[in-house]
Amino acid sequence: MTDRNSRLDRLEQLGNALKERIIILDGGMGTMIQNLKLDEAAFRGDRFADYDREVQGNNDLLNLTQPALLRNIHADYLEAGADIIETNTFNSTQLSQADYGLESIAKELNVEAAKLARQIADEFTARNPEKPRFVAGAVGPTSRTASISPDVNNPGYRNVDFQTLVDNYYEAVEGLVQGGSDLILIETIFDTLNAKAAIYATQQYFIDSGIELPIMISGTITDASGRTLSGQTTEAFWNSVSSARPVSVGLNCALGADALRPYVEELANKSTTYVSAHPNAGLPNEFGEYDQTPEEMAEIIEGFARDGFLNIIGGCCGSRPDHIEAIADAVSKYPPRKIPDQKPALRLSGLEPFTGDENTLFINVGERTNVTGSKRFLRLIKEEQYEEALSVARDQVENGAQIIDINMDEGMLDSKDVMVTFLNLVASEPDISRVPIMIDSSKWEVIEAGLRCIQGKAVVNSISLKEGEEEFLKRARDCMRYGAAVVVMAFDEDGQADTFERKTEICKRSYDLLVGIGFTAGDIIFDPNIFAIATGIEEHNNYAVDFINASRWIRDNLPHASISGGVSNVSFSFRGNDAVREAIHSVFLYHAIKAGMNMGIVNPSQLVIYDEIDPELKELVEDVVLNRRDDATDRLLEIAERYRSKGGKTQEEDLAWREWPVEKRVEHALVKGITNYIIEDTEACRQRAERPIEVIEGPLMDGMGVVGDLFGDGKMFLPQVVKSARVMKQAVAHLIPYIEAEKSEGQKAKGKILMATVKG
Ligand code: THG
Repeated sequence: MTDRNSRLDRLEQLGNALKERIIILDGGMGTMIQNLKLDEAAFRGDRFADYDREVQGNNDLLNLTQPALLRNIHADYLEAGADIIETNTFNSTQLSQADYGLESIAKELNVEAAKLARQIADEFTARNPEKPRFVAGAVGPTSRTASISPDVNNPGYRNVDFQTLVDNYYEAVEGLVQGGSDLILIETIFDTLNAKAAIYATQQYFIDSGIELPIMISGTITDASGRTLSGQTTEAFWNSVSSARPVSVGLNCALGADALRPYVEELANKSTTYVSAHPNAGLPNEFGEYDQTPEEMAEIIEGFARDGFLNIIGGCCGSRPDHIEAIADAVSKYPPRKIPDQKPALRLSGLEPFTGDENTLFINVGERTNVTGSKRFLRLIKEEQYEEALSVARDQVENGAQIIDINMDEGMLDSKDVMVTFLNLVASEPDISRVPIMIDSSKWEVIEAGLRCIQGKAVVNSISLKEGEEEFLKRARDCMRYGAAVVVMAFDEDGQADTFERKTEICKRSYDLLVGIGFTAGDIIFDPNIFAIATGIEEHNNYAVDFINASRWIRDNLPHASISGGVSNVSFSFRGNDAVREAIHSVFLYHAIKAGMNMGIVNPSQLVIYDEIDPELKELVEDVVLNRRDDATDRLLEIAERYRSKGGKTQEEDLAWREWPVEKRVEHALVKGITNYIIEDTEACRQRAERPIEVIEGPLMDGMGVVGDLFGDGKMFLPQVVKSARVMKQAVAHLIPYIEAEKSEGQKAKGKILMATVKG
């Protein structure tokens, strides 16, 4: 039954069914197994009777040792009305099996689980061909998380890397497909970077095997913040995985249907593929048991169907065949969700979504985190002053950058290594990583290493036809697989385009090639090259005009693509004279944006307002930018010195909170995760307190109480709380010596401290 033809037939049937009705997925497997209360011997079966480690609780091992029990569970779900059953493979990866020393059987677990599910699904289909049944090969998240450090003191550290995850998932998917799965279900995603590795591995296996199955993607929201564990909102998550073109995207586990509802609704509104949900049967009680009844769960889910959110529905932890039966019955009256039309746009994400569409006038990309574009940033990176380097990124975001460009291309640096280090640190800073990242490098290996660190939907800066079509398309395909948009430079085999004709010709050729391989037009950003003007070389005088005209042509002829450029390049000949440079940028942007440019790499804190430029300066700058007179450069040079002293726009960190009472400062530092002043403030508290312990019991615990309340209310999410924990740890570390000293003075401390930190 698993030959190619019948698999293709089934996929066609599934496609048809999805158009006609809400498809039923099965319910919880783990909790069903738990209910069987199997003992160690049952888990071992004959094959592992003499195995030297405990295996009780390794549910996936039952695929080998108790297939008859699993068969019964699958059969009960099919009986209850499930169209799709999931393989019992949530932990069938080497990483997860390592907990039991059973890495060597990971592949076998997947093959056998899929065979088992295939067999029983086919039996049910044979009995009633009108209701074909399908097998989803389930891929769990593994026991590691790629975006979060397990060590609070070392935020750049990771205990798993992208390639290890890819290797794990590849083996699992290979087993699932070989065993006869119809779909691959990547589920319970708490970290989108893990999911990206799973998608990457799955697509690689499809390429290698020539078998391509639909992919279902299902994330999980673990707390009241409505975000994934690694901090992404629902829409940001969808943007990150959308280029995998999954047959469905959804949410499962963690929360019950009630609490999951707003997020399923968000996906239903935002995603352009089918939407799935398989929530838990409510929240567990204090014994870890689920007591939501089938009727209660079905009633909530009926609301989902009534409001048009659903294409695929099932259950997760705590749901049983009677839940699935009640749900199937409740949703049967309603038509499936219609996939909404969506206007093409540039859709990116950091922890939060970013959309650039026809209503977006201009997208600021922060330029300062660039070792070739900033002497200060270069020095900070060279000296490994990463805290300060991160503050450069943070300042960009605070000053209005909607994306940050990161460039580590400098001869003295190991660019790849430094890129990875910096991106991992950025990932631990929610106030930076809320925006999408643009990875800027002329070395593909640096870009690729960067893409392997980013859970959001990033922008690759850049690819071009410089090394020919084949290389161009290979890199474009890689961007799609990693889920990234792309900057395409107007550059081809003959070099960089510097005239209107060359710019437009190369952009058109690039566009057609990209669209030809299925690249989303909205994910293409053209950069028709901004070169320096007013250099004294006559050939350079028309560079800005050519860029502006090329922008207009691209806007009119290459639908949905964005147009960007490195704005500060245009004023290189006025280096050191920020006032004149800022005026040039402003005038340049004023005209380029009117022509269709909608994005630029800029210093967002230095953008002056066009109307506020001194009229005399503006006139002369306009002559230069628009190439209106032969003597434009000379005339601008003549007055430039007068403006130099006026300086550029300055920026100041908002330090108003430093004036607050010390308890409030401590609270602020804890909530915002600011470590800069915490020792100083803790010390101030200590000097005022009678005993050092009072600082912990007082202001520090009060501050953590606020953090706890905000987290409980969903107003903070885990990566932010991890930062608070870091601040707390530093404060406590400062107090410990004083507490120790007090003890040795013989004053016995009263009571005990119970301290909780966030780990992993
Ligand atoms: N297109 C694309 N990517 C790009 C560029 C482009 N990336 C790099 C660059 N060009 C855009 N970024 C910058 C960053 C800084 C400056 C110019 C462009 C700059 N820096 C000052 C200088 O060199 O005088 C700062 C000096 C300092 O602070 O040390 O001008 O065109 N796709």
